[in-house]
Parts: sequence; structure tokens; C-alpha cells
Amino acid sequence: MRPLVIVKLGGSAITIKDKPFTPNIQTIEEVSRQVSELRGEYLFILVHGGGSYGHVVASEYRIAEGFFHPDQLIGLTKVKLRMNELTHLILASLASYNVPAVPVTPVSCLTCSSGKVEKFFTEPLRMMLNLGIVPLLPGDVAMDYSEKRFTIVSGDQIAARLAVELNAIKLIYGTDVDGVFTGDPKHDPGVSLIPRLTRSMAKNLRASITAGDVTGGIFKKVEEGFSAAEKGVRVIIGNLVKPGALISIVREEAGAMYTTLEP
Ligand code: ATP
Ligand code: IP8
Repeated sequence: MRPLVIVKLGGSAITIKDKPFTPNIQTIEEVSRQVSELRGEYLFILVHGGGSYGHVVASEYRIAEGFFHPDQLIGLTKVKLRMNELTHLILASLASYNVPAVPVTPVSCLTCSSGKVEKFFTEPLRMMLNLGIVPLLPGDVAMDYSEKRFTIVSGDQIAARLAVELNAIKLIYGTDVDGVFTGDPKHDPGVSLIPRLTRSMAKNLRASITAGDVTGGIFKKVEEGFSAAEKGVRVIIGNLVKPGALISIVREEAGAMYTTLEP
């Protein structure tokens, strides 16, 4: 079997994060093209984030805080409606490049406890991979055994969990910046890229969580990434907005810019 690579398509890359419900079609198309080119060498699972689709609605209905008012329930529907739109755009783009992808809805095949994935029925994913199908999963609403009763499970968490459970050789978190920096590169021009990030260096990232990102931004992404890196998965954070970047990150081409997580 070809080795498995899991790519999380970050909302910052596939949507315009500060414009509600606006996709970045150019990035979606370019990622689809590159997946079609790499598919002969690797198996892929694609996970996508919420960006300006899911986070906006999840934040409005405070879904990540769990159940505290019946009026939140329609918020679950509205998050799903928006995330389905984004999934559909990616699926259509993959299909146009002849990539046989099948969308999988996480709320139907996993359960959480206090916001953490507990059980994940991965059998359909394994069966798809055996056929060379590319499963496509969004970050999602999820049912939660704790008093929260429901939660938001990030694409970052889903990707890290699957990378460990399905023995991926690589887990790539794609965003709209070249990796992890000493501060937010969009707001501070004096920051520098950290090519190899250790856990102790990552502690300072807590300050970078942006308001409205219901799943903890770059700080939580790095935490989820380390959970997979510590179990032997090679974890890379890089920029998917640049044309050709997915291929150079997957192949770790000389001169490519990204951050690797060093457990
Ligand atoms: P989503 O959760 O919607 O899928 P994503 O996975 O693309 O989004 P974000 O949570 O938006 O990821 O994190 C990426 C963003 O984090 C970048 O756009 C960048 O501006 C911001 N950021 C803040 N601090 C840092 C930092 N120290 N290094 C790198 N990026 C940072
Ligand atoms: O964007 C959250 O996933 P993330 C998805 O990967 C929703 O954090 C539904 C907000």
C-alpha cells in the first residue's frame, strides 16, 4: 500500500478568514491539482477547517462551550449548513481534477468527552483507503459524553487522531503563512519562522489565539500536532496558499519553508 499522508486544509488557506462565508477558490483548486498529481505516490486523507464558514456560526451560538440553552440547537444545524457548503466546494474541485474523494461527516462516526475525541469508528475510512479513495472530513459539531453534551471538534484534532490511528507517515497542517513564527506574521513584521519547533518553544504561542476562532488557533494546532509527533508521525506546518507548496512540503524539497514539530 502507498504511504498515507493526512493534510489539514486550514480555514485560513481555503477561505478568506476575515470575510464571512467567502472561499479562497484559487487555493482550493491548486490543492486539488496537487493532490491529483501526488496520488500515484501517496494515499491521502483530507481534513478541512471552518475558516470564515464554521467559526462564525459556532461562535454566534457558542457551540464550543457546550449545551446551556435550547436556542443553541438550531446553531448546530447552521454550523452544519455552512460547513457542508465548504465541503461541497472542495469536493467539486477534487472531482474536477478526477480525484475520487468521498465526504465523511465526523459527527456521525465519533464521540467526544469534554471536547476530546473518545471513540472514532474509522473502519469506513480504512476501507476507502484500501480502494484508493480520498476521504474528506470537515471539523465538525460532535456529541459529547460530559455535561457539555455537544462540542466543536477541530479539523486539527481529527487529523492528529487519524494520523496516529491509521499510521500516517506525515501529517501536514496547511495555513496561509509559512509555518510557526515567533509571533503572528500578519501583525508583526519583525517575527521569524521557527523551522524546528520543540514543545518548550511552543508554550509562548498561547498569546496568539485570535478572538472568534472557537478551536484555539495556532496554539491548539501545535498542541494537537505534538500529540501525533510524539507517537512517531512526522508533523509539518506550512503554507498552502503558495502555488505548488503542497508538493514541496510533502516531498520536503530543499528550500521549501515550513515548520516541523520536534517532540
Ligand atoms: P481553521 O481553524 O479555520 O481551520 P487554520 O487551521 O488555517 O484555521 P488558524 O487557527 O487560522 O489555522 O491559524 C493560522 C493563523 O494563525 C495564521 O493565519 C496566522 O496569522 C495566525 N498566527 C498567530 N500567531 C502565529 C504564529 N506564532 N505563527 C504562525 N501563525 C500565527
Ligand atoms: O477550523 C472547526 O474546525 P477547525 C470547525 O479545524 C467548525 O478548528 C465547525 C467551526
